[in-house]
Amino acid sequence: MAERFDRIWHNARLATMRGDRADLGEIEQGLIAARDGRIAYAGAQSDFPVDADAVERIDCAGRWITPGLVDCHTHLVYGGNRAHEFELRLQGASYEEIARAGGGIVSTVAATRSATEAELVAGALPRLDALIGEGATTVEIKSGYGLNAETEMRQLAAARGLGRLRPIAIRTSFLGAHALPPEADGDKDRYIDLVCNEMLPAVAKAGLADAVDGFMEGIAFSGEQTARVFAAARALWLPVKLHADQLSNLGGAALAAKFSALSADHLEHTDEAGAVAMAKAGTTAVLLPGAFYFIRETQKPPVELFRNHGVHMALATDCNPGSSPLTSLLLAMNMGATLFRMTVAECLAGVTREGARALGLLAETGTLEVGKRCDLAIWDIERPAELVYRIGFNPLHRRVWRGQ
Ligand code: DI6
Ligand code: FE
Repeated sequence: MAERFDRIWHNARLATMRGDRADLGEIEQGLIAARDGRIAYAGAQSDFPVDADAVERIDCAGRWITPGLVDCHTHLVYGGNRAHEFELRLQGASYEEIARAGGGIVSTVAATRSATEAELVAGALPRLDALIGEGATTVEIKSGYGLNAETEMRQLAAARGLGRLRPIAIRTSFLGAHALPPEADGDKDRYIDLVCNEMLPAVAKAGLADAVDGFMEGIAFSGEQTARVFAAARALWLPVKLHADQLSNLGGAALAAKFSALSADHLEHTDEAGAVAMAKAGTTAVLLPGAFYFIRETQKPPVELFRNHGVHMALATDCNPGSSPLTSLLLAMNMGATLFRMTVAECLAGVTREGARALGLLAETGTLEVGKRCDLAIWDIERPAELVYRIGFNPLHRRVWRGQ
């Protein structure tokens, strides 16, 4: 009897993203078949059984299919915006100066605390839709603008809620250790106690977080404080990740590796010891060129070191109101290439396979392989490099999430 499928996309060119970083795993005359929301076939059309049965057949007319895109680092849910600070920065103030003067993250905290869950969802939805409009099928969203249990949980609940309003997979990260709230009176250690002993257990008990993140930096938390958060996360069986070495080298990459973090993110100031530690631990480097560009950082992440030591590199938007108001993975890829000198294959892998790896979801999505979720992006392009090369142009033809 002929094999049955729900849907077949034929006459397509595939960038399967299987294999290593130098290779898109291209298939010129390709076909994808889905069953029950998963990829049941992804390969050469000529090897596909001619008598296969399908409820629907879609002729892709030679278009390219990539895995659905993965944005593995966003702060998509927040109140207000920071356009005014942007104007101050245009007049000469630096990102760090504004943060130290009580603006920055803390001003978004005030706006987030005064927003209801419905307002947070309504504010985030257009940003999420912008990502979806470019083929995103998986998006990570962090808390970190509440800085008290109630608001952090509201932010995470809003993030989970977005996943019920749109056909997309949402992964949440608890980022209580993002900044010091004003009521902490400068006492970082006492605030970290609160994060570890009250906020994190409450978030975990409510099932609101898939991972725990931190911000290790002079303007945020020390290595010792970060390690305490990570130990508390581990005790609750939650994986960790870290904003590391963004503005200075405090050894964040190495600390993340020591805790077998899923990812260490930013990494502009990471040194070779950090890269080696990440390679050994299998910690993915998440590069965020939007933040690099927007705060006019000049120190680039050590892409060459990551390459040489075999550290996997993901790319993400870091969508947030202060340092990266970016809602485009296509632009993030262009910046990864133009600013960080990543190759086309590295950029595409960064927003697919490596983004999935950074979220611990590589078994589920990120490549076109049998058994994974049928998450696809179908593009009106002649060659994959166009996805990286163009600026501000969206050639998405269709997005497929779980076979639909
Ligand atoms: N690093 C960043 O780039 C963002 N958070 C972080 O830890 C900035 C967040 C903000 O400025 O609102
Ligand atoms: Fe971030």
